[in-house]
Amino acid sequence: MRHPVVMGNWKLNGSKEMVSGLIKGLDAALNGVEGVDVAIAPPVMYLDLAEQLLSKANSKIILGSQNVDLHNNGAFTGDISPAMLKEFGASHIIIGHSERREYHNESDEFVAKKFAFLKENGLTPVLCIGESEAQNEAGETVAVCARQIDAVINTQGVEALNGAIIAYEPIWAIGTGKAATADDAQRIHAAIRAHIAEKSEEVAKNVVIQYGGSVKPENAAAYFAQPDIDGALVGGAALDAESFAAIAKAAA
Ligand code: G2H
Repeated sequence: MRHPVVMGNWKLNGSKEMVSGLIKGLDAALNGVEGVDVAIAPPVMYLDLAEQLLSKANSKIILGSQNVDLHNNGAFTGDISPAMLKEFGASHIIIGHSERREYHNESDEFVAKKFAFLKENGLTPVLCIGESEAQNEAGETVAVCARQIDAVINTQGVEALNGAIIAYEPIWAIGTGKAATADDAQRIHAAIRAHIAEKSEEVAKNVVIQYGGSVKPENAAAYFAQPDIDGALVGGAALDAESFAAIAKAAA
């Protein structure tokens, strides 16, 4: 039985004051909410503060992060290792976000290596996939998503997806306010699951597939009512405690 996961991707936003206010507000707003795993991914700079606040509040909120390097130490200026993320309590790590694929030229193969390295280090990969507007218009959505997932399956086997999270984020819907309709998103999620099922029905049945791209309190419930949508990866609306808590509650 799949369990929905709602994760806040804070991207490059935050300050000590903001992190503190947002975590306290969120923890209070989520008090007593069951049936959904809620995670946040602040910028790494604030993981220490976030971990302290969450542990002081005895919070159930899961800590995550937005990226990882392919090494645990060494001469890799500016990078952050799985071991470091773990030391600060981060378990759910976003990889392959379209912003990293685009601004940092991360290829499917590179992202797949990060996936393997996270698993090797006992962390949960949140693998972002999704098509551009041009690919969408050319009818290539499912093929693009399949290719991005196959980079993992073909190198690590389909079982590597066990325990991992896939976030389907159509690039044209990210931060644009142009969210995919719940029906369209369901169609793609079902196709992604069917693609995985070609290799293993068991893995396909159990893997969590989140939707991401302009998810808001107003549209969240419609996504979560779909049989193949297991929560959301939320950007803009995750920066407001009330909005993010409302989205999480809609998935509960
Ligand atoms: C997609 C999403 C979070 P937003 O990037 O990963 O952001 O909800 O702002 O579209």
